Amino acid sequence: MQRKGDACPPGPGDCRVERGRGRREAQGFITLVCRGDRSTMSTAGKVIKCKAAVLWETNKPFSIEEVEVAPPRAHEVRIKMVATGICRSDDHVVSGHIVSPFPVILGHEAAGIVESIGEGVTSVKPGDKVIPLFIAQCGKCRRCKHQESNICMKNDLPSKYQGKLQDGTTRFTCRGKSIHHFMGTSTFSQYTVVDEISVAKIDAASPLEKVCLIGCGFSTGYGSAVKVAKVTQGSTCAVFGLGGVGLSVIIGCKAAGAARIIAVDINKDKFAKAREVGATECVNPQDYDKPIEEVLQEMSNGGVDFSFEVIGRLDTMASALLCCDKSFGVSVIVGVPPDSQILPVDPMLLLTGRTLKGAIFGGFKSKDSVPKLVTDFMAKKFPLDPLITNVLPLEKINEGFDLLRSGKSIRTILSF
Ligand code: COD
Ligand code: ZN
Ligand code: ZN
Repeated sequence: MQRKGDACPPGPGDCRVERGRGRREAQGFITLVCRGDRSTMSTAGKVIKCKAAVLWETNKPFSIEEVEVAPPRAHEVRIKMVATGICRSDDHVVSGHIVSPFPVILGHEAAGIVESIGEGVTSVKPGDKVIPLFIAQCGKCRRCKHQESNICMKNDLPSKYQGKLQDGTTRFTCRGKSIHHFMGTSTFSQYTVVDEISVAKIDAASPLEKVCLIGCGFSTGYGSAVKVAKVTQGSTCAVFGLGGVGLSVIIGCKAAGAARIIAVDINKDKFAKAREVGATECVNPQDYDKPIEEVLQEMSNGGVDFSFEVIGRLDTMASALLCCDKSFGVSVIVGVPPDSQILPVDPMLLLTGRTLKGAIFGGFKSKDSVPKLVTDFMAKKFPLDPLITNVLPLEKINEGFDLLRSGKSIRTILSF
């Protein structure tokens, strides 16, 4: 039941609360009017028909379809999407490098507003601004309880994507067929349903078309520097790969006080942006006739303190490991190579003291950290604008993926 002052939960017609001006209102009653769809005040408990980008099979374009989104069940939340980024991992599903059941609604880097909640939901309410979490945090399992881990045991992880919510079913239907979820988020849809453990409430004043990046790319890179590597003041860092995630690693190294940040990429067009966000030097391995790890060792008087592989290739993972100091260097794997390739490692490289580590989502416990990261963004502790190169409507999703594949975009935001 809505009361005076309550926000109208967002509906398909972009409902807004308006004051009526009749006799009842003069007596102090409040009339709630929907500007968009005047007939429906609340969509709670009802199936919502809306637009979504459905991927029916691998290596095909997305198809904009009308889908039915069922109401949230117990411990679930239905979200009206406002903005979603296009991430490389979504494209890995299109190409078949990440195996996920079809048909599917992809998308996992987004921000929106809660439309309705299922029974038992306590951490969010209709009208709250939220970010869906592709890494869930139940807060109860042994990994959630471990201080360092962020891989909740309830995650729908790449090794076993089921494309279902926690209760083993889906909330999407299209042309009479059940459509799979993706990493518990499925944000390429005007409405989605997620488990309560897969959504975080964020600052009501935050710009959703920017903070959506905190849902994946930004946090993955930034956390790899500040949380996983724990970059130290005055240190020297090397970052391999200057896509949106690599640039976010640089932003993290700078925030942690690194004195030198060496950006490495074979595409020199990426260097200007890398410098803009904090790189102090940029190197192109193709400009040298010796291995890039030797170049970096020479540049850093024997080896960098911290190195990051943010490409997803085995050869650059080896170079990143070799370029860090053999005794105290820390090398972080951020990229994932396709086709389950194996990285052979000479144990001697580690016996001398090097550390090789990796993390998903920057090692952040999602439900705890995402609201704090949004607060930090609002306090101007880091920028997001340099990562956003294109904004398109959902209908132009295929254009957004073409921009990603051609290397012309850093992040494309789809707006709803
Ligand atoms: N040497 C140097 N640079 C190279 C090389 C090379 N041999 N090959 C390519 N590059 C450069 C490219 O020119 C490009 O600038 C950059 O590497 C890669 O950038 P993008 O835009 O392709 O990638 P990002 O930044 O959007 O994402 C990179 C990841 C490695 C993080 C991503 O692809 C990935 O592997 N994600 C899975 C890991 C993960 O955490 N997944 C969870 C949900 S996403
Ligand atoms: Zn992602
Ligand atoms: Zn858990």
